[in-house]
Amino acid sequence: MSESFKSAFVAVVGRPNAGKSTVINRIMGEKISIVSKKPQTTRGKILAILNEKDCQIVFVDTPGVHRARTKLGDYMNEAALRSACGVDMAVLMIDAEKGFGTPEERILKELQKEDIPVILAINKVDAVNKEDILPLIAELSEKMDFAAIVPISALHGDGVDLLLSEIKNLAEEGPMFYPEDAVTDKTEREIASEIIREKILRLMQQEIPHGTAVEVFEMKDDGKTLKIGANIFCEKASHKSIIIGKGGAMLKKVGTYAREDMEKFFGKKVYLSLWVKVKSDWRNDNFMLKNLGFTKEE
Ligand SMILES: Nc1nc2c(ncn2[C@@H]2O[C@H](COP(=O)(O)OP(=O)(O)OP(=O)(O)O)[C@@H](O)[C@H]2O)c(=O)[nH]1
Ligand SMILES: [Mg+2]
Repeated sequence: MSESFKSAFVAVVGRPNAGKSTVINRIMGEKISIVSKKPQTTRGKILAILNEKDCQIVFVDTPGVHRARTKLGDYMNEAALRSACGVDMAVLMIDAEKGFGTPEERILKELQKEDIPVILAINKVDAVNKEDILPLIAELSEKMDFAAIVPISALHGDGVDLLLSEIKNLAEEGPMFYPEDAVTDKTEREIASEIIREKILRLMQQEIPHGTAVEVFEMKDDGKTLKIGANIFCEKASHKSIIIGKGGAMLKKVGTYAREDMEKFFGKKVYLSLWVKVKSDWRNDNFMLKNLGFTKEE
């Protein structure tokens, strides 16, 4: 045991699509949190636990803060804004292409109530002109007294080591909160259902992915193989036929991609069966939301 073990809870907050889940996966070196091109990919907070010899950093991935139009949206915003309560520091992630706007104002107000150090990560610097980065840093540094400002590309990895070392610098001596082999607080069922939802987000367009929820109802492990059964809920019969696709082709694709990711994550062969069900307006249905695990914290 080293003499001074450090630990910290770190909330990663920002608008939808800023790259919060991407940077966490990159730091972890494995995929814990699903990522897609579409905003509102992450629906609830997810812990990613980085274990090193002399520290344990617990990242709290959060949903992007946005203008909510459904009860699910309200839940997501609340999960994001409340994630700053009780953490040791926050990483505010800005999308360099989008800059600082209403979502960031809202988040900053919440962070300032907490009196915790905030690291500003300016992401997607690969997607903007180099000359625009310095003025952006100057503009953003006026917003509050950030503990550090780090330009990064979560996608390509630039600056991510620096971000991690700033986090470690701010971490204080503390206990190991989770077993050293833990990588997330999510159950295997939750991970399996997130993987399926990611494929739907990636393969389907418009309102279909955002109106979809996945419930894993079966998970049986016989040691060698994992049998997983899941329901995909959607809002309309027309969506159901799109998700299933011609002759079942789309559902097959979702299943194949999901199974590949599951086999990687669980390290064994997976048999996956998927069913598609219509549940109109589940995003505003308290019973369904509760059933799917979207319950507000006390
Ligand atoms: N060009 C570029 N794209 C990036 C970078 N980081 C993330 N992205 C892309 O941005 C999109 C959103 O990434 P996510 O990690 O899902 O974003 P998020 O902030 O977790 O989004 P929500 O969960 O919806 O709040 C994906 O298509 C990523 O590949 C980056 O550094 N550069
Ligand atoms: Mg996310």
